[in-house]
Amino acid sequence: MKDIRNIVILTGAGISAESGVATFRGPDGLWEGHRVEDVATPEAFFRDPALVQKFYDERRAKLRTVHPNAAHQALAKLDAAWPGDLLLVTQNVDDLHDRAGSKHLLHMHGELNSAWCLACDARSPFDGVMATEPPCPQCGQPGCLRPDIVWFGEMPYQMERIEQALARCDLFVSIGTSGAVYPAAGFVQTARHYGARTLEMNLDPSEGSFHFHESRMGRAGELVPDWVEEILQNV
Ligand code: BV8
Repeated sequence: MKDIRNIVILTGAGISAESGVATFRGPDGLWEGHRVEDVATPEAFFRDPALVQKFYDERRAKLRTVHPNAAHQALAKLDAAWPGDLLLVTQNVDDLHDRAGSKHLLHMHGELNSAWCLACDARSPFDGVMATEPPCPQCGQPGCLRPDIVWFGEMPYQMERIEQALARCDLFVSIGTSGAVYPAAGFVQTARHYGARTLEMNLDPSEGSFHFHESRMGRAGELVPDWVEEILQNV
């Protein structure tokens, strides 16, 4: 394998599954009979804010009961040990990569533990309940907070930074994602276009499996620690 210096890793709900966090498209993919696509939209929020706030309040509360698994921990070890550039782009809105210790990390679809104030536009750390219309931590206005989550039809965060990293990377690794949602599902094609090697690790083949040079099928909790050991051997 040509020498690898710069790595971009994309993770999805599958990396958090073994921590007990529900995935979107698995058997537990529905929430109270709602398809996520129907709840994770600005239209749903403005049509029925109480329903959407409940959806996110419940998922935010659940974070306190789950912990990073071996895959999160292995990626944090790689983050600390890798001599070249490493960027972990997660589609997940949970805080498990953060709690495992990954530093070169960005949440392209936002975070459960962040609140976005529609009055002052500030984002603030938030781990409480939004349905009770608490005041904004910055401007103090009550009833103006929305989840700081990128919904369908909204622009993911830090796309410039992601595209620059994809253009420069020698290796693109996709872990635990179905490849169903864009622009994240297109990152593998961008990376290949710029000459990167591409590796997928997933329980089942994703919708974009054919784009990857290599696919390893299995649980992230087993595959990711093995891969991190393998890649650190060549350092
Ligand atoms: C945008 C936050 C434009 C919410 C999320 C038609 C064609 C192409 C695109 C579109 C289209 N129509 C509309 C679009 C655009 C749309 C889209 O892609 N729709 C899809 C449904 C077709 N995309 C958007 O709207 C995006 N924005 O395009 O903006 C724009 C341009 C200019 C200006 C303004 C706007 C925004 C999308 C972001 C939506 N928010 N999340 C929340 O969390 O509540 S998406 C959500 O689903 C996730 O964040 C993730 O991104 C996505 C997919 O989920 P996965 O993480 O992959 O999870 P999933 O359950 O699907 O799969 C889990 C995988 O893990 C499985 O493969 C399974 O096998 C595996 N697995 C399970 N267990 C394990 C495992 N693997 C390993 N180990 C295990 N143990």
